[in-house]
Amino acid sequence: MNLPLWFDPEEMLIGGVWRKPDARLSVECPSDGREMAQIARGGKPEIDAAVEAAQAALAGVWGRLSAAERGRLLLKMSGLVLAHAEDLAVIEALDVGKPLTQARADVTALARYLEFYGGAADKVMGETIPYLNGYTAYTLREPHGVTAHIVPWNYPMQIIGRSVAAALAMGNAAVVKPAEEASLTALAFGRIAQEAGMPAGALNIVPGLGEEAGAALSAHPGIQHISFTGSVAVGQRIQAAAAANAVPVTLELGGKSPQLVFDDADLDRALPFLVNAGIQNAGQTCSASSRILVQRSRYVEVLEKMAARYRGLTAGPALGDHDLGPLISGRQKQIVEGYLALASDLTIAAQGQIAEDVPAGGHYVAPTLIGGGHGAHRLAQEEIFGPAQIVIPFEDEEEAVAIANGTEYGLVASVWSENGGRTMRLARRLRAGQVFLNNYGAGGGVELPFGGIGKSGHGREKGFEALYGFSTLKTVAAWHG
Ligand code: TXE
Repeated sequence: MNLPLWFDPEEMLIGGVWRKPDARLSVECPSDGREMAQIARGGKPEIDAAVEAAQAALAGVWGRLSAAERGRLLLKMSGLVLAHAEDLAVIEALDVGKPLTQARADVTALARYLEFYGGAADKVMGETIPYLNGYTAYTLREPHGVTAHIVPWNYPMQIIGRSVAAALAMGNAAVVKPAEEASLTALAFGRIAQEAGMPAGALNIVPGLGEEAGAALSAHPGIQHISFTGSVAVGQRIQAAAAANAVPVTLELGGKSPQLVFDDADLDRALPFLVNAGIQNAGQTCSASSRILVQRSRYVEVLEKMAARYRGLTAGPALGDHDLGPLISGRQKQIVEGYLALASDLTIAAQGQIAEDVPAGGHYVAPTLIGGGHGAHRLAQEEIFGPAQIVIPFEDEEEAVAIANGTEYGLVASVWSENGGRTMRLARRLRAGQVFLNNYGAGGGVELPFGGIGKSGHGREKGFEALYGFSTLKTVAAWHG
């Protein structure tokens, strides 16, 4: 396999300098199980150095740039991402195990995040406040300072793009800890930032293990904000670490997102969304739709039509022409297979194929559609994070809402119905950070604020909301008589 790397993957970016590590981690290619690269195993000393470098950047060149200058740097990065587009897509596809077409879409999204926040950097404003006579009062939006970004392996480019671009646009200095399973495009992002002329220390990238580099970063007293995307269990530890330093935290922790299909739904339009939202990135998506709730009168029809699509799906190596790739690791495959074993009291409505010639060491799971489900089943309650969806019948709006809202999560939901009043009503009643009506945006574009409630986390990424999250509000009241 030829990784189109134009940089040394073993190095870490600290204070504008690419440093060789003392220890290394092996990176496995999920498509064939072979080692595809080695990356740095950063730890506390490297995290300490990165936080110091970020502090120095804030006190130096980076801290003195105007908002427009920061924006221009991000716009330049956006152009460079597009200039490196195919290499980035191939690296991401191989590292994560996702089909090249999906990795290309991730590159486009990364460029767009940089474009959006580059353009927004100098458009974040405070307000003037009518106050006592003889006073002028106003607010200023200022950066937190050093922001920590702990990133998972499922969408490295997209997640780094959306959180780091917003943080830098606001004038923070960032320290990124990518996931040990997939760090390569994070390192490419660092190279692109340097190519664009990013001042030293404004962006630092330290790969390493969660319990080493990740824990050191989240507990560091020198950071002023943590942005984390990953599992609920680690998110809770991050929040506890943030509490110890009393710093704000944004948590994006996955979900059990439902799509509600009513008897008057336009099924031709809905079907591709229903299925794609479950199998995109082999289901390893925080906003995957793993529950399909269908009004009983059309339950059999929807199940059969989804099953027909499932039978045509194939999982295979990332660079092959397949609908989905392997899972990220043997561990993730084990978790997903454990969940699929729970379907023994339900019906496997259909399964896709695993391509015939897949390498033995790859972590492939056939996409699986499960019918006969009910809202309380573990498969309808817990995040599977694999290519599997459960279809659940409901009688009426009341029951649909009860099932949809009946998990600990609340990230995304969608409603399929031609009844406008019903869709608007349900948009209000569904417990989710994002609701899509007659579409499923799976996180949506950069313009749409994204994040969860309940165990899906808190805080919002994307849109202007992210800029507010990456800034602190200062109130100034001046007496002038
Ligand atoms: O996530 P972790 P894992 C869910 C999904 C999946 C499960 C486990 O259900 O099956 O989580 O995946 C860093 N202090 N999601 O184990 O461990 C780690 O190095 C600080 C949902 O891969 O949460 C990585 O950079 N950091 C999800 C990041 O946390 C720590 C995406 C995420 O890894 C740490 C991924 C620690 N103690 C998994 N331990 C989504 N919301 O999209 C680990 N990390």
